[in-house]
Amino acid sequence: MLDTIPATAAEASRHDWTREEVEALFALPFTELLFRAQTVHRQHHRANAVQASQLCSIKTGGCPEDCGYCNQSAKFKTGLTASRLMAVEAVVAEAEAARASGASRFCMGAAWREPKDRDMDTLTEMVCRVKAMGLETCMTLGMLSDSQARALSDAGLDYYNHNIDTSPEDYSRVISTRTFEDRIETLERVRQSGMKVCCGGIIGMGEQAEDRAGLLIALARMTPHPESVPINALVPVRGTPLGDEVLDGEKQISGIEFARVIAIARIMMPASMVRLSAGREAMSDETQALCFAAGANSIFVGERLLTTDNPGESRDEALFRELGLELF
Ligand code: SAM
Ligand code: DTB
Ligand code: SF4
Repeated sequence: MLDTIPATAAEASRHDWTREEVEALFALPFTELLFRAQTVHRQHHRANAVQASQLCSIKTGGCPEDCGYCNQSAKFKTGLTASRLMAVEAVVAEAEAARASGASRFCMGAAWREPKDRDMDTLTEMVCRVKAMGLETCMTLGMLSDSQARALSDAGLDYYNHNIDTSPEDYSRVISTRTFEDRIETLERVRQSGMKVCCGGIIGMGEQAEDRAGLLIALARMTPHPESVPINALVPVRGTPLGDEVLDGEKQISGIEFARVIAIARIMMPASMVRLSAGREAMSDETQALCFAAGANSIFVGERLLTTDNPGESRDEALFRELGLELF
């Protein structure tokens, strides 16, 4: 069976991964899997360089969607205070601070099902101003219409983040207010508009092992692969249905299982940037090191993600110095 598993980067543009192949990757001995992922990684990327993105929550909370992991949904009582869309100047000030602390990309996130057309001028101005500072730009605003995707692309937005979160089969367990197909439609609009796609998922929210395989297969089926693939570890927040399940039960997954997902994402999408995204705050340095060895080559920097804590500059500086990794 092992002979059928591709071991090299000759597979860079494959979109036809079968479930059997992916399950065979999940069944590999951990060190064998890590070796394969690291081999692929070095054929496509600088071995010891990790890209740094900084998040900014430009509109927090009060979201009408019911994503079971998210403390920004208006449907769950999590104690989060909702706020209105930030002013352009305030966003620019945050971007300046992010650039000063070494981020190369600024990712603006809004707790919306979709943007309102009346907000588009403000959003495109944010893109122009942040881009003019020499930062790469990314936004995540929910579903987009064709004209909204075109407007953001015309303003110079480099990346649009829109996660599929889990496998198609598991989607309705996690979210009931939209479908997996809604997600794919927006991703197609983003691709059509010429922006780069940032799309990934969340691990550790009570999904089955086959859903982790299904998530990666769905991502790798996208043609071309998403340029950026965020793999989030669930940040369990009290009051969210999936956060409560994890906090009350034994659904937490091990760092080794998480690194396995990173390694398989790296093998299946060799040229993509694979981001070790949410969840680093609760991870040991050793688990993070395993994820970098497995081929993760991007992180979120700064003290906060959107609403929850992130390691911050001093812990990251110490970790990167210890590992001999360069942030760019
Ligand atoms: N509302 C927009 C949307 O859903 O596309 C953009 C913001 S939403 C917070 C962006 C992504 O953050 C989600 O798709 C999900 O993958 C991730 N996310 C949200 N809450 C999380 C949590 N508690 N732990 C890990 N990832 C989370
Ligand atoms: C992504 O995949 N993860 C980021 C970003 N894209 C928008 C968001 C993580 C959010 C974690 C929970 C919070 O801080 O609110
Ligand atoms: Fe709203 Fe996005 Fe949170 Fe879902 S993930 S509740 S769409 S902010």
